[in-house]
Amino acid sequence: MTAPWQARVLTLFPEAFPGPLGCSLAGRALRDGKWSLDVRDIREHGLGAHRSVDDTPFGGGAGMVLRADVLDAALAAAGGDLPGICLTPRGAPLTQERVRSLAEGPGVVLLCGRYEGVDQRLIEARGLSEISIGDYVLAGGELPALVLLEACTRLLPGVMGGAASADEESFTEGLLEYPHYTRPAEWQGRRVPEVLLSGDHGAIARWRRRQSETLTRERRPDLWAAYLAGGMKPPVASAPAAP
Ligand code: 9D3
Repeated sequence: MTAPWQARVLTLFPEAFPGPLGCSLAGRALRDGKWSLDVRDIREHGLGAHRSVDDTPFGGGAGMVLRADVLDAALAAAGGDLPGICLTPRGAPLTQERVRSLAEGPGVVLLCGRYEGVDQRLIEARGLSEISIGDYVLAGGELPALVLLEACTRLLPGVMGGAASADEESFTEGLLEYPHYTRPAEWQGRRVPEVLLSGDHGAIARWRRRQSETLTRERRPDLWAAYLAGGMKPPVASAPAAP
């Protein structure tokens, strides 16, 4: 087997890992050796009797900042052979494109921020890239690290069979997914759309694409604009305007 994809995580809360990644597909793949997870406690590199990892911000302001010297020692111990990423609310938004590119590489070293943030000199000196998972406030980088790892590991060869790549292609096509239905054909007076019971595969494909387009236009004008601009497959018919 080729060298498994490696994740190294630096955190003040090592007990947060593997967390939900121990379940289901990612967990099985981890046990099968398709990827590895090496979690290190930043506090092992803390200073003094209290193993201090943070200090007050120069210039004043609320909260504490993780020290560059402590984090540098933690990163040195983790090895410099993998791309280093700091999870921080001011990072570039995580996208499927970024996930794909990370999954294609040898692995990642993830630094989970806590408190107000990380001394900027450490990020520059170590050439870390900064990634956020979205515009909402969390308590630290641990859940974002788990999100990034789940997104990457499901793309590794043999983790999901063909499903991940097929799924990725459709996401990459830039539209939201059409709605899904299964038995019973009528439930609480609600019938499944008749076209799905018709056996007419052409009509079903057109209906699904039209649903995807309408949903994308209504819910995600950003994706819709990119879709229209991007020379994607032409719409089957123009999706109706939002009411
Ligand atoms: C007052 C400014 N806040 C930034 C929006 C301070 C702040 C809030 C939360 C600093 C750190 C945090 C902890 N969050 C993360 O470390 C984090 C995060 C997030 O909060 N949202 C989305 N993605 C991420 S990645 C890391």
